[in-house]
Amino acid sequence: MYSIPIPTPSIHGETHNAIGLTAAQYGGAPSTLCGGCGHDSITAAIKQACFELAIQPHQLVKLSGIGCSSKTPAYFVSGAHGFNAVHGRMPPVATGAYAAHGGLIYLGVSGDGDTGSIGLGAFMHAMRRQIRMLYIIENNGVYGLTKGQFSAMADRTSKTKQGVENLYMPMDPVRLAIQTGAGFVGRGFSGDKEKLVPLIKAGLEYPGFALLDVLSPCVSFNNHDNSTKSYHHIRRHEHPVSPTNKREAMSVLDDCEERGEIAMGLLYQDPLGSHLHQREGTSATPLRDIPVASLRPPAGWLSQFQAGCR
Ligand SMILES: Cc1ncc(C[n+]2csc(CCOP(=O)(O)OP(=O)(O)O)c2C)c(N)n1
Ligand code: SF4
Ligand SMILES: [Mg+2]
Repeated sequence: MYSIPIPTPSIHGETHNAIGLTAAQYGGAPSTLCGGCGHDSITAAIKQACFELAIQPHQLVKLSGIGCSSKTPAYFVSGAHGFNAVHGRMPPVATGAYAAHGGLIYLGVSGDGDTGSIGLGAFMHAMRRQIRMLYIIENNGVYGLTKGQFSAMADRTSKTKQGVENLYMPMDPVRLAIQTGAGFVGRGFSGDKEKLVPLIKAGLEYPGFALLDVLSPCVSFNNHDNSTKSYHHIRRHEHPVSPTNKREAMSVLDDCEERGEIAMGLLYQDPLGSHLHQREGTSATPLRDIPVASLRPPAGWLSQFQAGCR
């Protein structure tokens, strides 16, 4: 059961959105993350985006896996539907929910570990199948929740606080997304809310799979001088881009990488977009509203079908 928030009259002069809700009505439980964690800034940006888009809380479905990042859906839009899946398995849960009800707004929040390690296969298939959702990776380069081990998205030259270098090539989620079929691909920074809110709003409205890789420093384990995912490093190396097509997006990513810069902004957008329900031509009626009688074949159908197979 969800509760439909009742628009409250303005008593302190707060701003109301198009459906009469205040920004506070897009809030959630108090955060339990470390003070200064980038993930909390992304939560603030999500709240603002949902408020500005005047999303009915009961139209939103929040999904996540395991990690500090995956805890964050508890901190915004408490009137939304929510599912906190096991580690790396948010995409299949999103796929199932979306298959059953294509008319809701799906927002997945995951981490670089949850997505790039245990959940990589599931992530790739959600993009390939064009689930209509906004998938946000809160990317800090480490497993924050388990105390800062490098994730598969940690940069090759990045070092731990103790000076140990990452030996492995990074997996770049925006490249994977562009190659695998995501129609909307962008990169943002938790420290730049002004640019992040419009990206989140566009991703929530996109009629297909939208991926946002949001760099989000872990202040406890990966915000030191030798980290490439620190506030300092990101601020000094971000490079705003706006490529026009897939080929250009990939070449812009290559150029930035060669110069040690981080391509930031909307990296690729298929203007039309497409999603699973469109491709499969499925019913616009959510599964729960289709009468059982119309789902069940009439009596005798099975024997007729079997006879036709002999
Ligand atoms: C099956 C399973 N394996 C391992 C873990 C341990 N574990 C918890 S969170 C996590 C990684 C989280 O990293 P990330 O997704 O980047 O989230 P962050 O905490 O950095 O936001 C791991 C390995 C687990 N909970 N379940
Ligand atoms: S450990 Fe890192 S990612 Fe987790 S809450 Fe603290 S700062 Fe954020
Ligand atoms: Mg992480």
